[in-house]
Amino acid sequence: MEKRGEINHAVFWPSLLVVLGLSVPLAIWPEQGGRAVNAVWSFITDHFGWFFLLFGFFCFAVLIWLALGRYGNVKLGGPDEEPEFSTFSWIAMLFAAGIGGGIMMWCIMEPIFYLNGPPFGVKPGSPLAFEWAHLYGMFHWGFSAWAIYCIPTIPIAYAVFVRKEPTLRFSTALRPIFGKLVDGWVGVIIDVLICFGLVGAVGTSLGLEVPAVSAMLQGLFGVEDSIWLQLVIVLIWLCIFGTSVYRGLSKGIKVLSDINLYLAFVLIAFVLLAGPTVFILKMTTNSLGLLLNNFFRMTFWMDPITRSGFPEAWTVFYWAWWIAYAPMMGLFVARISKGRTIKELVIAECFWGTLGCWLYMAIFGGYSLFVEANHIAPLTQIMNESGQFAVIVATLQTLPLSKIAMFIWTVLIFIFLATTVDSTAYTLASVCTKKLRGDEQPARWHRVIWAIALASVSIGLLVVGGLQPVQLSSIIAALPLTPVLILLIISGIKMLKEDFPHLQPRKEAIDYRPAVSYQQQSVDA
Ligand code: NM2
Repeated sequence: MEKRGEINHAVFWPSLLVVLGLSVPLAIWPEQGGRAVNAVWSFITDHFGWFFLLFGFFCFAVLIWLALGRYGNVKLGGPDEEPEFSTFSWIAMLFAAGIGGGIMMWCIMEPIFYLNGPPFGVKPGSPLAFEWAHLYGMFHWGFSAWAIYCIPTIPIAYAVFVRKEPTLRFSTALRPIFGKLVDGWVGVIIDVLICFGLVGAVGTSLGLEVPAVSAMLQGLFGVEDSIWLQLVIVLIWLCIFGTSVYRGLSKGIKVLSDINLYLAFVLIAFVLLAGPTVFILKMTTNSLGLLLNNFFRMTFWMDPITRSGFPEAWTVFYWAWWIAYAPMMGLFVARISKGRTIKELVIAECFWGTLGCWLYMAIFGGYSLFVEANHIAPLTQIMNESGQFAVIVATLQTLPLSKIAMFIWTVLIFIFLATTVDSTAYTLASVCTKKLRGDEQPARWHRVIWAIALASVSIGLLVVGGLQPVQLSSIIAALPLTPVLILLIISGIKMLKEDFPHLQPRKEAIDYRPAVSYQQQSVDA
């Protein structure tokens, strides 16, 4: 009999070797690595960008259909099964797992990027560019993006809690399509792709967030921002998430994510109230209108004639980043969603998740645009001269009690990312373990190896430097994952169709005569 917790060599070694094989050369030959990265980045986004955009919309449409259609009230669990967690902590947990420190930095600097490189041929720095700059961040962290996160959860949770698959895996949720093959080579390929995706996703997160923290430490304490400081930050992060991964899904990380949510809320309320409240509210209202008017345009915009590069650099990249994290979210959220209905799940992710992100994008984004518009700090100039991370520092420095705000920001980005990387390393180790029931944990050393592998990828990306390598990390990972996600959606719908024949639309013609018959009344009566 197989020992429980035994490593699955067929998945573990190929995944680890591919990951190290790509990241170590980057760190050793950063120049050649940088050139190769640019070439691959352009090739993939140019040739497959449309595919990512279509996929994003596909997820959104399928979810609307699932939530509002006949399967909306289907329960992910037995008929009498009650949810395991309160609705509040359930939503808090899925939010903390899916949103890393990225939101802390993008909400401030993303609008400044768009302001200077606006979409749809708008003049940089113009009033219209300000409007788009405020909206686009909300779009990239909005319901279409959350739809990508939400979609894998449904088939996985359904397979485990309703069809009673013994293990919580991606591959077993594909059994309706591949049958027994999921226990063999098909399962192995899928699991390797998932590992690859997860590492790529975290590579983007660490590759972006480490230099942001390093710039902030320079702003706070005056320490010089260098690659060495960044390496020290990676090591500190590794210690934090390595320890929590080692100790398992303990209470510690739950307490941390609670503190995190409260702190995040305090900071954002502070910016709204201490900052230009009315301006932020006006910008947000305006963005809602702009979004309602242009949702489909933005969703499908490829800019094929002018070829400004905007869709590739932004929407394509963002969808890829969300896709790369989707397996982790699918597995993690499935695990905590027993007893919820499909509709509840879609509302939790696409509505509450979006709202959480929008608070940040709308309030902080509005604030940084206010700072730029009113010449409180020359953010565009700072971006051109000192890079995007300096924009974050400069924006926070304009707040009242700026040192405290900067300190809270740093603490938040640390915990936000730690909770995400922690669940990712955990998921990686689970995927690479042979037999694991939903309530069992993968081996400790195994979880720690993945934490170290994640850190090593980020070091490779940091040494090369720049935005493209970190974007590419997710883009490469997401490309092969997307067909797997499409299969997963098909498999989910197949399971629902098989198990709920009575919910299918009726074949026989509908009788449009009223069920009661009325007698003609005489007019004189
Ligand atoms: N997403 C939500 O580091 C992070 O913030 C992880 C990023 C995919 C854009 C999540």
